[in-house]
Amino acid sequence: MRFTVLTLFPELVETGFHTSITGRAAEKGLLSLRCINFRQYSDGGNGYVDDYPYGGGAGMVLQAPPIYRAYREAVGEGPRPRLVYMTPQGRVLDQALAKELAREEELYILCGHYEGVDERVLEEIATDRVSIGDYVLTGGELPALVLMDAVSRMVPGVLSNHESAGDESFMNGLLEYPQYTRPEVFLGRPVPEILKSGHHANIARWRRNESLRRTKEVRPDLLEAAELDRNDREFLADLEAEQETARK
Ligand code: 6GU
Repeated sequence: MRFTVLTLFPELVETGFHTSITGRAAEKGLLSLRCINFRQYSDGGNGYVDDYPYGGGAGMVLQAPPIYRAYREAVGEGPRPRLVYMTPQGRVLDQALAKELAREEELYILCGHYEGVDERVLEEIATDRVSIGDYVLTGGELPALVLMDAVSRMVPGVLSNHESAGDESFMNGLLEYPQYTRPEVFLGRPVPEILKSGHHANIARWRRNESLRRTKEVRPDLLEAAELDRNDREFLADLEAEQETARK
């Protein structure tokens, strides 16, 4: 996967990307990152890339021409790439979208700032608009890093078998079960006995139940879409009954 990021803060994006797993995957040649600072494409080369909004109001708007020039030079004679504009006005990122974007060979990302970007350049170059959740950040760089991280780990070879993309939160539509490692007792809290039993079927059932318990507790909305079998439904019904008794 080749990422091209149009940003006013390339150092932030480079540093984040070249840290940890995505950085290692870049060294292996599985991922690459090219950051382009569109400040270098300002009108008349004065370094200003924003201006007052037509119609008035607070804040500044990033101008269309610098972004468009940066984009055109980056694309060159190549085909029109998929370009994601990071914005709280976009579709909220989820695992399905990360998976879909991971199938692209090349992905462009535009990071905005201030009050936004002139709509006309977005109409011209953006194929997607993506938000990372219902809160407001000061710019698109952290969201771009979030998107690249979520997409990168779905690219074949980026995760080792060890880190496998299989059994984690959301891959099965449920939150992940709790994990434990040594020491056996921490601040008086022992590791759940069943995890030391070596009984794989019982361990799998216990983990599944803990996933269901957590999901019901903090993300009951996810249970609607999750694939649940009879055991799952029975466990959830028992939980519900327990909670009902506790309330009385
Ligand atoms: Cl993509 N950008 C900004 N500025 N804020 C956000 C966001 C994006 N997603 C959630 N909040």
